[in-house]
Amino acid sequence: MAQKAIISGITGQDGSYLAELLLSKGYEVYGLQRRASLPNTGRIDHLYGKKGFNMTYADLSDSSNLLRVIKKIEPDEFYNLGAQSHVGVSFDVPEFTVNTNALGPLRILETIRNLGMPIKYYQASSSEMFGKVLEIPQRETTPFNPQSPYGLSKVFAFHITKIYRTGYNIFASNGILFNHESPRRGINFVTRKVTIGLSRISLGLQKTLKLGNLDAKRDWGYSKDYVEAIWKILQHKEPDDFLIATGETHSVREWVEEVGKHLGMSITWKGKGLLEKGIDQKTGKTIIEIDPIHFRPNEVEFLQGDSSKAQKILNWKPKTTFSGLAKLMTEQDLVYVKREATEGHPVVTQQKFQV
Ligand code: NAP
Ligand code: F7E
Repeated sequence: MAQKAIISGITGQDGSYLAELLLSKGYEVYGLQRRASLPNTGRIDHLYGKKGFNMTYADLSDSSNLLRVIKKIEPDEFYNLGAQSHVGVSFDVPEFTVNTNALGPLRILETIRNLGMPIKYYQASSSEMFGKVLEIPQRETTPFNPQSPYGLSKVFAFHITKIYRTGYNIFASNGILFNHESPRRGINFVTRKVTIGLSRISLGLQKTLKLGNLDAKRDWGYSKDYVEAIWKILQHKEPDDFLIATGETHSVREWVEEVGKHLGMSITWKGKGLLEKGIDQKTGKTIIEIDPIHFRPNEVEFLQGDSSKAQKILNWKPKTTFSGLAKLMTEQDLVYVKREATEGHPVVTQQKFQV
């Protein structure tokens, strides 16, 4: 009989790639979709009608519906990827963030406990838990020091997952994933904002791109590589916690320069602080400016992960380089933006994500 998996957050970046991966392995996939006033299924529209693909309405803030759905589907695996996942926005909507990201996992785990079903549970934990880092590089053993409501909500979820594992013998595992991106990344995360913005600038559709902290450093990987790790974490013989990262760190400034290179630009920097500007040497035009609206009340300045445990135990390793990631995201956004130029209206926000 086919394995059954529930995916919360299936309409998001990782959920859509994980759904494709599980379907390719012969799983029956049950996606949880929350109600939205406009369609939120652009990343998975191409999966409707595929063998084994099912969708149902559910929300991580609603325990009674989680109980009903889990009881009815009786899944073998539950991948909890649903979250308010934007760190900056978590300062604006802290209570919603904690309700979804911290109490959501508790509601699922409590349902699994009460039903007594042998369901394997995956928790989407995050490098944001390390916050202002206490060790370089960060490992599974590095203490957490979160700097945002988002980071703190994920620390709660991490620990409650461990508590239900040790206390109730539930197969519950954490994947501590560092930043991972793709052409399906939300458009208000910095990597995607830059690939879209610079693509538009290269075609003359936009003059400048306004960014926040250019000095923040991140360990950026590719979402498609990382969902392989997510699946492997639940296939391991026992529940455990694994850190997933590339081991390389780069600044936002370096990301801008790299994306620029793939668009034939040569970006150099002039000025300091709020007056700093990025200039394309080929045209002499200012294309990057700083807008403090993108600064956060607290910033995570530096992240770099050591994924040697996952590499050794799960036989997982990242396949996509920093430059390869910038290339594949930029090439795809250039296709969308070229359509904007010919069709005369925004395409990026209405795209159907199949890549
Ligand atoms: P994403 O694109 O923002 O997707 C988040 C998903 O959660 C969306 O499907 C969203 O639905 C859903 N969601 C939000 N609130 C919900 C609620 N109350 N009930 C049910 N579903 C809800 O995030 P992602 O990048 O794929 O990340 C997946 C998970 O990994 C998240 O938990 C994130 O916090 C975590 N994570 C991400 C990264 C990263 O770099 N991408 C790194 C570490 C951990 P809508 O489509 O309707 O908005
Ligand atoms: O910011 C800086 C910003 O929003 C990266 C989520 O998936 O990864 C993600 O969180 C850095 C930060 O991602 C802009 O201040 C500069 O230092 O792309 P981001 P994030 O905050 O690292 C973790 C692992 C998760 O778990 C989260 O769910 O870039 N930055 N200028 C900017 N950031 C944004 N968004 N926009 C700017 O204009």
